[in-house]
Amino acid sequence: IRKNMEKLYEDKFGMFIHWGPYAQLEGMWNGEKKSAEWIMKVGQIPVKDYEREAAAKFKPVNFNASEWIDIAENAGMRFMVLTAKHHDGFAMYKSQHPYNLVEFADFGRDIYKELAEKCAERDMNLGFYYSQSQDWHEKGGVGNDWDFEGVLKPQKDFDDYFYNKVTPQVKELTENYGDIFMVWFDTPIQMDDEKCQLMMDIVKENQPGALVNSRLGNGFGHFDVSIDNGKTPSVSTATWLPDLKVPWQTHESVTQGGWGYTSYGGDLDRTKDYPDFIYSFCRIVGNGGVYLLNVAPRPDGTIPQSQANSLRAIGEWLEVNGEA
Ligand code: FUL
Repeated sequence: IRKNMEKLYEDKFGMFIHWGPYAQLEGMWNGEKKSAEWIMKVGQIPVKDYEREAAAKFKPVNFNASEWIDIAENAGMRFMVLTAKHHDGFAMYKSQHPYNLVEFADFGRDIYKELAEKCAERDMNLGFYYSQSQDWHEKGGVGNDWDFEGVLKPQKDFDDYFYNKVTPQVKELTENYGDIFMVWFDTPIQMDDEKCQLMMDIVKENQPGALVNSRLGNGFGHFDVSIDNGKTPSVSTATWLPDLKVPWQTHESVTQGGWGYTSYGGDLDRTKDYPDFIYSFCRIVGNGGVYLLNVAPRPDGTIPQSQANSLRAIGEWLEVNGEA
């Protein structure tokens, strides 16, 4: 873990990838613009409808791990973090839980395995994002009773969901895909110390080098992340490895209005382009942080050219100015 923490501190720049069945809907429901990766909730789409219209139809036939890695490398990024399961509850890898890309969508390919194998070959570090609390697909997942006007109710079946879905899935992800550099948990709700510790223990046992972010909850994790799109650290770091420089991290998306692909903002957000991302990079890295820049692949698995171009421009700038 020390080696990886030092590496993170040196590498400073990674690719975040928000990709799942929500991309299939391209931000639209019933002819209306809704949201990107939050479309199931914002559009109040019933589970069965989301399963039928998004999950079952999601077949990213043009996914090519090497192309993604090329885009990351061209940008000067040194690691990649893919949404293995976002709040919609859909696993983007071959899980024992049937709601996954390989089986449910009858796609047959384990794209996370393909990515893991190519990353290993090309010396690109790989991590995964995992929504441990919110799961809009399961009865006990946080968010199901969430009336979107703002009241979040505790889930009484949360333990059942947590021990029977989250725990085995985090085991699978840390057991079956080779070296994992980073585990990026998100939106900790109803996470008590026992559950956080269990996650830390599983990750540590299977991936002694993996770095866990602070969105696991309750002060657990190895490094802090800021609020979404934050440019300065929200909390002080270095409680876990006090003798090391421990970076904090900020994440931001090249797309507009969310993190996943939409037909209207899923191309590059035209209000921001590479000069803004270079500015973010300088500001974050200059403050001892790590920059995780998000791309949003299309439903077919390709990263839109406009996003790739913006990333390439950052890489070109870094090549000239990166050592400064
Ligand atoms: C948030 C999530 O709710 C968003 O959908 C996204 O994943 C972002 C990075 O974290 O809190």
